[in-house]
Amino acid sequence: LKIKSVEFAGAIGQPGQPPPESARGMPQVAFSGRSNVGKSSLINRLLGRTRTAIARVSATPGKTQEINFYRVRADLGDFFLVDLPGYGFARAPEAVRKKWEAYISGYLSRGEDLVGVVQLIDLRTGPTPDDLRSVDYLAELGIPVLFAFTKSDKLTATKRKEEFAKAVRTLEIDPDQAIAFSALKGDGREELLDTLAGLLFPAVEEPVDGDAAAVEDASVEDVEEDETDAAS
Ligand SMILES: Nc1nc2c(ncn2[C@@H]2O[C@H](COP(=O)(O)OP(=O)(O)OP(=O)(O)O)[C@@H](O)[C@H]2O)c(=O)[nH]1
Ligand SMILES: [Mg+2]
Repeated sequence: LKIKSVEFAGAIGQPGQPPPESARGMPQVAFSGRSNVGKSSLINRLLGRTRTAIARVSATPGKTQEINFYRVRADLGDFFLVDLPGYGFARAPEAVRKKWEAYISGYLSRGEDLVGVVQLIDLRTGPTPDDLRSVDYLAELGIPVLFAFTKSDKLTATKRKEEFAKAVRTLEIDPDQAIAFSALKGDGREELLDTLAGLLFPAVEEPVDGDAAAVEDASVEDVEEDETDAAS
């Protein structure tokens, strides 16, 4: 999957508000996870926007308070990435939390054009009770779910493997459904892009042999850079 360009397409800021007009009838993938787990960072990395972030990132939990839609133009077609506000933000007042839940579930349950959800889980902690609730909810809705275990760079290689296996067991999922991801280093980016491409464009055949290398090269694009955590 080769990304050509990305643009902010609009947001849902109130329960019941519809997705932006431009997203209607277009395949969408949403990113779910607790506040601060790294949703916006993962989206930036996935889109090769680590130097000039498109999704706002913050060390303060609760940064993303709206459902943000990003239009992506790629070689296989156009699609939308949907950055959901994080749940489990302990310091948010109850009323605010209820409001968030109402419009996150409002969007997910309508989900007309939603082809899948990437559920983010912090690899260091594994799934929290809130994460498990989210996973159950997505299963209830029958939405295909993929798991990204975030901040993998914060663990040693050994710890990474251990925690990966543990999280897979707790979630009772197939290891193929999960990808360890580092927004900082870029680990997991290619794998996640490929898996998403399969979800977004199921009719498109996998390239064979020689072609595969070419596609892989092309999708690396301009993300080769050393960097620190993206600034807000
Ligand atoms: N080391 C490291 N830090 C990360 C990674 N991903 C995110 N972070 C940091 O974690 C913090 C939260 O990241 P965000 O991407 O804003 O998290 P979010 O899930 O979008 O948070 P909300 O918008 O509050 O729901 C920031 O300080 C990021 O720089 C990662 O893969 N590695
Ligand atoms: Mg965010």
